[in-house]
Amino acid sequence: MANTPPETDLITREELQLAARNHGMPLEALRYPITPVGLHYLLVHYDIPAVDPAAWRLEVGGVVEKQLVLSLDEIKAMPAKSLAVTMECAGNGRAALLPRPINQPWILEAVGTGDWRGVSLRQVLELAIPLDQAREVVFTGLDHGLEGGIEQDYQRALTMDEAMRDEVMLAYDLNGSPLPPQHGFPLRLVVPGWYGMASVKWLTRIEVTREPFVGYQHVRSYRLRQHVDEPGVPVTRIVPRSLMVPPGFPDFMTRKRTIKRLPCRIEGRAWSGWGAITKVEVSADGGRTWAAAQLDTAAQSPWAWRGWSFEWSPPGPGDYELCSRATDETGKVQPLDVPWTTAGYSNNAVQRVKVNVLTA
Ligand SMILES: Nc1nc2c(c(=O)[nH]1)N[C@H]1C(S)=C(S)[C@@H](COP(=O)(O)O)O[C@H]1N2
Ligand SMILES: [Mo]
Repeated sequence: MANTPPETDLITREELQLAARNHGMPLEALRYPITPVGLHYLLVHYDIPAVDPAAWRLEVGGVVEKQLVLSLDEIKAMPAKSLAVTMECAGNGRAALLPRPINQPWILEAVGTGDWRGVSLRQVLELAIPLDQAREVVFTGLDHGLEGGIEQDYQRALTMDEAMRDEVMLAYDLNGSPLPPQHGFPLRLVVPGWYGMASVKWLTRIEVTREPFVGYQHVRSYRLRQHVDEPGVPVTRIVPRSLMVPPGFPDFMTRKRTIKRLPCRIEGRAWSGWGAITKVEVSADGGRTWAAAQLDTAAQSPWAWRGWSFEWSPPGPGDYELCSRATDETGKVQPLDVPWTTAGYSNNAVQRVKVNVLTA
């Protein structure tokens, strides 16, 4: 971001404006395998566009044999599939960085799991028949704004190989109902395993191209950089993370937790866009020592978070710092700390929850 990082903890008015529009998932909603729609996190770069579903069309063009113009009814008449997908904003955890990058100030709540229904993207691309030179697929949303001084439609691209993966879908339903306006009505892309920015909402055009996409959301934004002048590394898949259902009860202002009854069952969910979760560990001493949690038998889909639980018997009353960390099948483990980056993407440092245990 162009803004200078703040030297203090104080949230700026601009961050507050963003935080009031783009809400997180209250972490107690980690209880539900599928996040109720109103509790799913929300991230809208510009404004939610107004869409008349009768007039709306999806255009498919570029280096294809057949240009397509599809109505919502035509898309809904195609063979459909449903898939539970955990989506997380790449900026989740950003507010923990110091200095804090000025952007949507997520703490840890920018996550949710939707039961998405729609058609496979591959099926639509195969109708259009991409030509041999086809290299990437660019997705354009109906929303429009200024970002980094550049006026733009929200756009992201996928390589042809990523776009043709089985699980990538064009979704029109969320949890059994049409997409609500804020989640991309009438049609959005869902790219399982990738951070949320790839899943373009309010889809209006799909363009098959022969050149790599160099739009703002690829080249300026969504890159890991230590310095603003570096080209940086593109942000792609979700690195592993585990979060706890907040144990005990909170203090209204500080959110500090109190636990009155023992033993205490700590539970949560873990996910990774790189592969299945194979291990979750819990620490009650701020990450010095770890013990294995019990993993639930199965996730709802290979692309959805996996539940876990841990029976905790603290040695006595007092203050503790609970942590959990996830490992996936590729061996990626959550770190205690991540290197600072200019925009604070993919900060998957372990969660720390301070609790006061009252019972002896
Ligand atoms: N058209 C469009 N698509 C978009 C966005 C947007 O602002 N405009 N935000 C992206 C980002 S950054 C995220 S994290 C996800 C959030 O999806 P959700 O609001 O349905 O949770 O949508 C992505 N798709
Ligand atoms: Mo995001």
